[in-house]
Amino acid sequence: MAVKTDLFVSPDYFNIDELLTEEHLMIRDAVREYVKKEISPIIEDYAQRAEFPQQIVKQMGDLGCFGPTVPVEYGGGGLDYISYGIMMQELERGDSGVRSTASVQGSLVMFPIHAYGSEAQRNKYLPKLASGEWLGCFGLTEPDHGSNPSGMVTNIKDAGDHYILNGAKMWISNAPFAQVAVVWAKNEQDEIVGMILERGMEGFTTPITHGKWSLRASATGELVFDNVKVPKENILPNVKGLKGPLGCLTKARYGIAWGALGAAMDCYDTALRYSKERIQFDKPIGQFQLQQKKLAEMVTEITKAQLMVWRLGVLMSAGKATPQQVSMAKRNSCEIATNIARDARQMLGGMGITGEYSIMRHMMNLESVITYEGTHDIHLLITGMDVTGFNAFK
Ligand code: TGC
Ligand code: FAD
Repeated sequence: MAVKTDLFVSPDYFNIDELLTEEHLMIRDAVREYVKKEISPIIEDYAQRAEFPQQIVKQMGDLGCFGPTVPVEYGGGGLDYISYGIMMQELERGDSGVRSTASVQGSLVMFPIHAYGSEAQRNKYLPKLASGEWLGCFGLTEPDHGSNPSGMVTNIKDAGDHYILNGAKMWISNAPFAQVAVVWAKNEQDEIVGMILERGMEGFTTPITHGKWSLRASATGELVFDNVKVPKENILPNVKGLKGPLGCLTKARYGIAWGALGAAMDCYDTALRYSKERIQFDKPIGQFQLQQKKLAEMVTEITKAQLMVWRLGVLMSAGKATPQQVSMAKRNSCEIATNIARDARQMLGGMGITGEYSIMRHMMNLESVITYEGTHDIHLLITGMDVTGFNAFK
């Protein structure tokens, strides 16, 4: 397949750039440039082959995309949440799988080690994860416990100077290539605890998941624990209970709220350009009202979502955002992006189903994005519970 030229121009219908600082704009431009140069030319081929482009791990580490809000002393960026969000937007504008790799590394692996880990754990793992020397993964979901992680059966038993870990996790992003895994399991008191596993521990394997039609350029796998000896110093000492992993999910869901918007922007921008170039009935298809309706609705939804994630970023940086607000933004961005991808694909007619354009890949990727980190319906129920006070989960 020919090397792609990335012509992306971001929509900014309400001058939202004026809400961003010079630093935010610099970060955005740097990540956008990276995506144009290193991701767009290759990602379709990797997705078609269902292969993970391993080189992006070091590249994103060098660019500062891993753990941007983690303090500088541990190798992070020490940046605010808008900076983090805008990085995720730009990465997912390229491909949801690329953003996934960064979300998992930063929010699901570095965040818990920083927030819940010991000083020794922070010093050992964070700099190598930040630089991309090591790749991490996060194991919460199990074969029989997806939306209800509190029912997990993976468990540890005290064996003196170490624990013995048994069980399995599935659908784990980065698993087949990760050196480090943050894993959640129940102890003998039935409490959920977190721990850090390293590749090579006896009894710990990471079989790859084949046959995905979505996130094909991201590696997904299982984590299988067969009497794995986990040294006691590998337990995350500063958290117990489901709030540990859910706290990580709040950070990652925040990144997805920005990220899915990036995919939506790319679909809109591609469809807009196509509508000016494609001639049918002697006119550019953009002259037809039905096509204009699609584009007008896309840019309206993108603008509303841009304002929502920007405001959420301000609240996150001030430490004032609630997990429920994050759920609303994750759900909204995924919904609008999924709808925009579908409409944009139709606007490209037959060309829309090919790898010549990014839209079909985004559309398929977004089916995972709207499912992982809490499904669309789970986030709706979180909002429903927040506004009514009634729990409709159980
Ligand atoms: P519930 O009783 O509501 O809560 C248990 C404790 O957790 C606290 N909590 C939160 N804390 C921080 N952030 C959040 N978002 C929180 N939500 C709840 C809560 O206050 C409570 O604390 P405490 O002190 O009282 O113990 O728990 P529940 O068992 O009723 O479950 C609630 C539910 C369904 C909302 C939750 O379990 C859920 O969100 N389910 C969805 C599961 C999910 O999102 N899994 C994601 C797996 S990781 C993943 O998909 C990575 S993809 C990465 C990629 O490739 O980008
Ligand atoms: P289920 O929980 O079985 O849900 C099935 C359906 O039932 C859904 O529509 C759901 O909304 C609905 N449902 C469930 N409960 C209720 C209820 N109470 N009320 C109404 N409807 C309900 N997990 C990790 O731990 N780490 C990862 O890195 C990771 N990466 C992933 C990568 C990919 C590509 C995918 C697809 C998933 C990944 N996941 C990961 C797992 C992901 O978080 C789960 O798939 C997700 O949480 C849903 O769980 P489930 O698939 O078991 O669906």
